[in-house]
Amino acid sequence: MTTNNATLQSWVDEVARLTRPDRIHWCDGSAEEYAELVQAMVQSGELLALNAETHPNCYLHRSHPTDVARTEHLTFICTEQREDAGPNNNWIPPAEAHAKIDALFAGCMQGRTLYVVPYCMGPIDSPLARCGVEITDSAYVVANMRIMTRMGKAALARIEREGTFVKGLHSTGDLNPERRFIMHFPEELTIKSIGSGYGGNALLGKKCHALRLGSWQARDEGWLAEHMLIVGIQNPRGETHYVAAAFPSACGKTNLAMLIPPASMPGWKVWTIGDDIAWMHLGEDGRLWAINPEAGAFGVAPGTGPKTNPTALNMLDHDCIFTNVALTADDQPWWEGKSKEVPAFDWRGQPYDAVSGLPAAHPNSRFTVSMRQCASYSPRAEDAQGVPISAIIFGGRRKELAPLVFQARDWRHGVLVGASVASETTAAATGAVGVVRRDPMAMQPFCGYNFGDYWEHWLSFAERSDRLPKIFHVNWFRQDDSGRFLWPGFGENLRVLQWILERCAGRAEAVETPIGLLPRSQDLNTQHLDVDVATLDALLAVDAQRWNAELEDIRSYFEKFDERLPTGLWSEFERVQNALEHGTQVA
Ligand code: GTP
Ligand code: SPV
Ligand code: MN
Repeated sequence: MTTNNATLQSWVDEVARLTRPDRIHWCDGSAEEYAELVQAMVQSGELLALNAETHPNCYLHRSHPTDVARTEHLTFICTEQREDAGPNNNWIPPAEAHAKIDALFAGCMQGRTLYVVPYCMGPIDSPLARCGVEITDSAYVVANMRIMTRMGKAALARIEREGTFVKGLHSTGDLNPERRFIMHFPEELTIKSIGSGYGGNALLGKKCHALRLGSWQARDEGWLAEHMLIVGIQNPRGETHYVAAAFPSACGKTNLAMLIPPASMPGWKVWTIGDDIAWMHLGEDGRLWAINPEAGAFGVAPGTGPKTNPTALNMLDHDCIFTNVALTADDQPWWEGKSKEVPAFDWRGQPYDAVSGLPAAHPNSRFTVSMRQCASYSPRAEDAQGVPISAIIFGGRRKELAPLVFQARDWRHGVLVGASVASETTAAATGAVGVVRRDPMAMQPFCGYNFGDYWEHWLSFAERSDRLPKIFHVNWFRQDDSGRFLWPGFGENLRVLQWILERCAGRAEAVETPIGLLPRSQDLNTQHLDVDVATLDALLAVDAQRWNAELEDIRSYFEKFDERLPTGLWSEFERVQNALEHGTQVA
């Protein structure tokens, strides 16, 4: 298999001259090809076959111990003008970036196979989908890309028809973090990544293409590429409304996308469309329509258990790749929160020492699985036009301050709410965990251009439609002094979604506060909910003094964007600040 697309062919030739692979393999995406790749990786020890009885076609990959998460400090946006990348991104001029990274690519595939991986982000026949080609020397990356995207023949055919595609060059290099870079050239629709084989660093269709380059293209073309799950909520009357929610990495997107309604909410059903990324376009009807550009989930393993997320657990017992989980004595995958069992081996393959107090699975251990294995996967996930979005939800992991839920007054206020999101850092990226940092729209690691311009783009939708989704903010992660979660979360989050959708339908009550519209405890469905009134009141309280301090932090953060910060965002900010000062509502 090769191609009749001259641009693609000459790029592959050029990369081969630079990287000097022993072999070139054009991926067709077939089941046979996948089986052969997996077989070769089992032989080389890159994959470990798991218990074939309990987990047929499941494999464990142990990544290099210094390569277990995205590395944000090694991720760059390389635009001609530094201001276009903005203070939210690391930046090197494109010429310098190419020179630096090409020197590392020189000869790096000697003794290896160069795989050409054509892929499509989004349903293959969707006008909203976009194609790319990843060149990689990692069979593990190829196998993951086959699960995560529409990969192979059909994607190549579309590329040959359309002529355009994103170029992504990847090599695991020598895995030395000193020689690891993830570079984006949005003006050239090009990605170059070397030195990591992990997740978002290496599966270039995901964060690099669908978010960093995607957000750049979306701004140019008038749409939105967001770090959002998409879920359909069917109420007991049989009506389904779709919601998109942006939470930072490891803050609950996969779980909300696959939520199981609590027993006390009969008649409700949840339909999963996507668990990480949404591409949203204004439809002719003025509504915002969303597709999930991905075809699989690269989900956080720890915390996935029979009580928290049985839907996810049930899709993980066949045809799955696990990365950095622990192992039981009979070769089943294991992680904290899965069962009471004590595993035999930790994520590095060492005998597990339970008294060490260390987790057995890496906190950022993951599963890769096709969405088709998800019992709640919606047939509408394949719709070429996507699904209409009724509500957009922003959220973060905040043990203090942010209430369980509040609603923005209107779209512009909602953009401020999104731009003001802060969240405690997690194991999804290397670095300290549990530190509150600003993560606007959950896009801090993923926005491919200046946040000031990004917020301007968001605000511009207010002039383009009067049928935009309502905007909300949630926080499932409030804690008491002893570190216990105040809100049960998971399935019970549906109670909050119920209030949100009833607000959209004009049926639920709310009180106006300086930060937005909140339910009183009696406005939430608390039937059979195991949370006492005092806790609920704490979850729904707005502490004006603390919010004043938060606003000061937001102000100094916004000031970094200087004249690129839209005046429209400043005026929203001042409205909230005035309301807080005078103890009035935000309106
Ligand atoms: P990425 O794939 O990194 O983008 O993460 P994500 O946003 O999809 O997060 P995910 O749903 O995988 O959840 C991350 C962690 O948070 C897991 O350990 C979950 O068990 C936990 N979690 C998810 N939802 C809730 C919740 O409602 N309450 C609490 N306490 N924990 C939650
Ligand atoms: C995230 O970190 O937001 C992820 C995992 O979804 S990764 O693919 O590594 O980016
Ligand atoms: Mn994510």
